[in-house]
Formats: sequence, structure tokens, C-alpha cells
Amino acid sequence: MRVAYLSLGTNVGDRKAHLEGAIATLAEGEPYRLSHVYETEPVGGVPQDNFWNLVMELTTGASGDELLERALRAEERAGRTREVRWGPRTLDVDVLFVGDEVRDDPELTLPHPRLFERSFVLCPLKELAPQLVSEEQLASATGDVVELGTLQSLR
Ligand code: PH2
Ligand code: MG
Ligand code: MG
Repeated sequence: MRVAYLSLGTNVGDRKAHLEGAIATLAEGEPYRLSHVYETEPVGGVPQDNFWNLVMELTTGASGDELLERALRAEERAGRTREVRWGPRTLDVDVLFVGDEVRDDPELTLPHPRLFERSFVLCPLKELAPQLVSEEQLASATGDVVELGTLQSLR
């Protein structure tokens, strides 16, 4: 078993429902912990609505490839269409870390190459894994984020 971190984001439709559906698909019954939900300013792409972002820590027997498959399945179930790069989406799931796996493939790079540039990833990740994110990294990351609370508490 190893510990994996996944970043979830949504800014189209019922954001709570998209996150809840994704968590069930990603976990496949394995144990997990969730960060709080953050409302976040869109980074890159076109002008678009704010996102809800959170990070999921999964204790898993799955490989990076298997987690990528779960991520794509969760995005499909949320009705994700791929139009604009970094554009609005019902659900985006990015695999950040899978144990200490390091790889650089077109399909999956680990750790995620843009992870440390983005406050919408670093803030929720630091909640779950403070040892993975320094104060300096947090301070130099891009985008405003506001903590909203637990997913369960939101409507
Ligand atoms: N995802 C992106 C591009 N920009 N901005 C925010 N705030 N949250 C995201 O999840 C996000 C983004 C590409 O996947
Ligand atoms: Mg993404
Ligand atoms: Mg993605």
C-alpha cells in the first residue's frame, strides 16, 4: 500500500455533487482523507467562474496508471468534455503523488509538474501533508484561495 494525493477541481454545474461523485469513484473502497474545500480564482485559460478545489489522500494498492484510469473514469462520469485547455470543467482530477513514484511520460508525470506553482493545490495539500509543502513554496504560488470548510458542510 502507498499514499497517493489527488487534486480535484470543478467550476461548472453542481460543484458539490461533482466532488462527491468523484471521491466515490476514486476511492473504490480504499481509505481516504479529504482536505477542506477551497473556492479558488481560476489560474490560466479563459475568463471563467471560480473553482471549488480540494485534495484527497488515498491509501491505495493501485499504481499510477490505475489511479489515472480512475481519474479519467471520474471525469467521464461527471460529463467532462475537453474543449479549451485550462477552460471551464465539470471535473478535473490530477494525480499529484503516488508514493515516491517518479516518472515522466506523456500520459502521466509524477510528481505533477505544475503542482508547486498553484495555491489551489498547495493550500489543501499542506493541510493533509504539511511535510510536503514549505511556507516558501506556499508564499510563491499563484492564485487567491478562500477556505470554505468541509465538503459535507457545504451546499
Ligand atoms: N485547473 C486548471 C487551470 N486552472 N484554476 C483553479 N483555480 N482551479 C483549478 O482546478 C484549475 C485552474 C487546469 O486543470
Ligand atoms: Mg488540472
Ligand atoms: Mg487534469
